[in-house]
Amino acid sequence: GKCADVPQEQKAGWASFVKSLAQMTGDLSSMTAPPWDALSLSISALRLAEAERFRVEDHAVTIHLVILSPVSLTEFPAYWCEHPELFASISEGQTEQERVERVLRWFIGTLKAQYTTRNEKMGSEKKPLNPVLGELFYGTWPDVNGRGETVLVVEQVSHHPPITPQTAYHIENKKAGVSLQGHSGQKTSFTGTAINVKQSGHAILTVQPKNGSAVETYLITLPKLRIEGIIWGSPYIELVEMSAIQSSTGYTVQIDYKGKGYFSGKAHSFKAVLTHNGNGNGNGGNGHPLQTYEGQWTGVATVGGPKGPVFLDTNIAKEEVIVKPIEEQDEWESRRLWEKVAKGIRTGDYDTAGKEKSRIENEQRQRRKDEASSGNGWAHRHFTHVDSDPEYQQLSAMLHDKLTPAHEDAYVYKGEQQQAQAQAE
Ligand code: CLR
Repeated sequence: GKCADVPQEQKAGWASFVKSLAQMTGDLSSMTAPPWDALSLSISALRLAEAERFRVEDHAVTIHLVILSPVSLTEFPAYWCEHPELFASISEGQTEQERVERVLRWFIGTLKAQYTTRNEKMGSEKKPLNPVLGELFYGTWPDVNGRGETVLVVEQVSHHPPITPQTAYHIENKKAGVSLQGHSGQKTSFTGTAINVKQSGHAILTVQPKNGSAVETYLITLPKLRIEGIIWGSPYIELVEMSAIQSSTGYTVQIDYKGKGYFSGKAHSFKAVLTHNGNGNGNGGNGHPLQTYEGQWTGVATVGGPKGPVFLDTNIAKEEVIVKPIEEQDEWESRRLWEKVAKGIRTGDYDTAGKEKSRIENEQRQRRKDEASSGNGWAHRHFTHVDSDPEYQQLSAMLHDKLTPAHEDAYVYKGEQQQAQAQAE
């Protein structure tokens, strides 16, 4: 396997890194610090433990090589739209059922990018850069074949414990009449061989159907993940348990995720069941299955059983988000903010990467201190925090899903108008 290509001294470093993860288990659950810090703690614990056997510098190199990614988590919401044509085409569905199916097709089509990109680009799953409060990421997908331009706005809206770090995002294709607003954070725990990740937050998709029907909203819940392959030194993600899509039109999709050895015997498998919770909808009413969709979220999915017609081939070409050159970016924009750290990681200059990272972190600490003493907290640029999201509340009540809390907070996109106003003031 992959392990064979790894030099001997790196393998030794990895083994003790895994051991240190396992040893952290007890402490982690009682810790209020974000998971990021827990992970860096394991690394420094390892550094101390290994200091006798390796020179500290050599050792640090080994660890960074294996797990650090030069990309910040604020870039991740772009994975929601690497198939902009699937996103735009949702509003073209002729019926409510056709539209919920298009939402499902787009959603399943996002999973491969969300959960396998780092393996494809960097060889294995990596630890992303931990965003700072106020960090921004902007991007676009061009208007091709009249589908309309898609615009992405991301902001890191919380960072410090006891609040879980949260990333808020808004993606909109005005011409198509489709927009997505959401936020996400993670809670991690180690099992000894795998890392369990529970995602917090949710997304709301808003669709203005092209046939003139009333605006529809869809609640999208986020799956749990397990990071496997850690003991082999090649971490990858497997999705576990379930997530759901709940439409304001009464349609529900429950998506169950399984890895190797379950219902399909294949890794990265899912099975989605479409139901309608109204009673005036033929045999699909009252929660009876209307349709099923199954397959691999990294491969091909079919409708109505494994031999049914193709629902989606996830291997269709993806379109990466377009971002302004760094020189033209605002100082809070992710790639500009992390430029030197990212360059250090990419070129193996971990010394510079580490120094730059500490500089950014110290600056952040100072900012928070200043805010505390002046009494003026950090203000979000693009989003307004609400304690209970009314759209979430309405849709989660329709979901009848005991796992979904009745209330969740949200970060509501301020929109361009309000932003222009704020700037003028
Ligand atoms: C963030 C939200 C995105 C989907 C997504 C994909 C990969 C996840 C990431 C989220 C959160 C952070 C994450 C990452 C994979 C690895 C990383 C869980 C959920 C952890 C913290 C780092 C583990 C380190 C090992 C790889 C050594 O929409």
